[in-house]
Amino acid sequence: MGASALPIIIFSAIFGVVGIVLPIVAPKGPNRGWLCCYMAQMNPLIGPKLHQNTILIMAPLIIPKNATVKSQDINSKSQRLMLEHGLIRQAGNGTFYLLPLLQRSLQKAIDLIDRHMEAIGAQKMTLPLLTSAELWKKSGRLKANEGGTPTELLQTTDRHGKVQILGPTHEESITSLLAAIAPVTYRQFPLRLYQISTKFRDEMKPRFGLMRAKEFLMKDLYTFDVDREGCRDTYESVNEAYGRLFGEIGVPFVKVAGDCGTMGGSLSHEYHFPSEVGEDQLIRCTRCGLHSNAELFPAVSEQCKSCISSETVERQAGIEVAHAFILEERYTKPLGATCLAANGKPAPLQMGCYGIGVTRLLAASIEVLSSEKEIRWPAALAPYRVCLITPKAGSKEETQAVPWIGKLYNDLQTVPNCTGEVIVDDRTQLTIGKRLLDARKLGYPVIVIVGSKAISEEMFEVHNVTDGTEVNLSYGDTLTAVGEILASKSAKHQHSTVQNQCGNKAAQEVL
Ligand SMILES: *[C@@H]1O[C@H](CO)[C@@H](O)[C@H](O)[C@H]1NC(C)=O
Ligand SMILES: *[C@@H]1O[C@H](CO)[C@@H](O)[C@H](O)[C@H]1NC(C)=O
Ligand SMILES: *[C@@H]1O[C@H](CO)[C@@H](O)[C@H](O)[C@H]1NC(C)=O
Ligand SMILES: *[C@@H]1O[C@H](CO)[C@@H](O)[C@H](O)[C@H]1NC(C)=O
Ligand SMILES: CC(=O)N[C@H]1CO[C@H](CO)[C@@H](O)[C@@H]1O
Ligand SMILES: [Zn+2]
Repeated sequence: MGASALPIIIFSAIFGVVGIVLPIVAPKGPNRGWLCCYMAQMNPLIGPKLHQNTILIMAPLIIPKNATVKSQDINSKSQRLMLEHGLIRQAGNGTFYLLPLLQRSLQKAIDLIDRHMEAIGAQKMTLPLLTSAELWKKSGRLKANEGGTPTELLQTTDRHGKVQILGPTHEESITSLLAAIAPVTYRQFPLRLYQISTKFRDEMKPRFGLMRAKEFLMKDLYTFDVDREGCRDTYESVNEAYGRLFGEIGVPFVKVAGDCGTMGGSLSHEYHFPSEVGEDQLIRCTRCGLHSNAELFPAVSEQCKSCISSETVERQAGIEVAHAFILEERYTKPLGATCLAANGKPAPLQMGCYGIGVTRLLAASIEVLSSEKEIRWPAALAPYRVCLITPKAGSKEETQAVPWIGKLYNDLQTVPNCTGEVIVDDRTQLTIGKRLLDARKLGYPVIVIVGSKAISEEMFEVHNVTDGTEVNLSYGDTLTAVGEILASKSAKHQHSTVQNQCGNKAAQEVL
């Protein structure tokens, strides 16, 4: 036996054991199926295999077996679909396991955000998850005389009795870093620093799955400028980057004037995916274009603030996926983050902060695009963009199809938007029809079936999952069609610059 076989044997030994033990220890219930299925797929010796040389062909990772989830705690479509289709699993009240398929989508969201942040000169870093409560007292967000616990702030006390905050946001921490190196010469600014990390909120009532969880992934960007004008320029440039980012994702979104609330700044905008389950009420005046969060309106007012018309006000619910704030000196002054101005004197830095709820973005995309039964992804965030389905085991086309699968898989890697995006569903014990149903439920944007027609006529069945159409195409046309489907926008967004400008104006008037 060659030495090269050794790692495989060791790997198989470990996962073989887990594969036997898991079915025994896995919790009983509707989701039990996928756990065992997953482990079987991981084992190179016992997992189903296409043929001997298919190292490039990935097995589907997690397909739950009719995992119908019944629970009173499920109150949104996206939460139910994500549980039923093996994207997440609930761990506790407001906490979730993000399973491998969703992890791929999450990584895509992270890559997309990184790219758009880099484009505006933002640098990525990591702030500690634990922030000293002392810093929050200094900024005034944690009032010592209130005996500690403001709502929703998760706190922990270490063995030395020091109170630490597991924060939903990190203004104090980043500002304290800037203060520690102050004063820095004005020439070093603007400075744009961001992180993508786990944030915490001690929710009274976690709900809607990843949309309002106790623990969530968030991108938080903090910007520092030497004066208010620079701070405004930064605000514009980050908002433009957000517009490009959400435009690329392609889920319909609106930008509205927002409330500065607990952040204590002077200007704010929010980005929402309109949806019935959204917890924010948005108000739009069809006459002047003012678009804002209803929080900015007096409770009973049905009149537009800007043009004082009452017949033209529309209400709509939205899921907030991103937020932008100008904070000015709100944190830099109390925490002593200064720069050395051109006149040689220290001056407080002008700050802005800009969040994107990364895990919420995934759930909100599914919420908005999916049907009750089937997940739909924006192509930019789908875990895989193309699913290839192979003939059933024992069918007469089975062996003849194998070379076609390998060729198609490899050639698709060179199609734009396809590299690394193809998954082969080689669970050949299942019929093509059953696997097609699963692939549609999981919402891969393109499905290609290599069936009997591939052998007899060299024709392949290409499904555009977004519009539910299918065509039988020759090999060359199949490659072209896949590229075309992926290049087409799955949804037009409703965003317009007119609304933007009015939103800006409205915010300035209101605040
Ligand atoms: C899954 O479906 C099969 C056949 O439709 C059925 O026999 C089985 O009881 C179902 N399992 C669960 C956990 O619902
Ligand atoms: C989560 O906590 C809330 C509030 O205490 C409670 O109403 C709900 O039943 C809990 N859900 C679970 C799954 O434990
Ligand atoms: C494509 O071919 C398959 C297999 O013969 C057939 O079932 C299907 O109806 C065809 N689809 C179209 C759109 O012609
Ligand atoms: C696929 O469906 C989407 C949604 O209807 C559509 O916009 C797009 O043009 C289709 N792509 C192709 C290549 O037919
Ligand atoms: C959905 C997606 O990522 N589409 C991209 C496909 O490739 C073209 C050209 O590289 C891009 O412009 C699209 O954004
Ligand atoms: Zn108006």
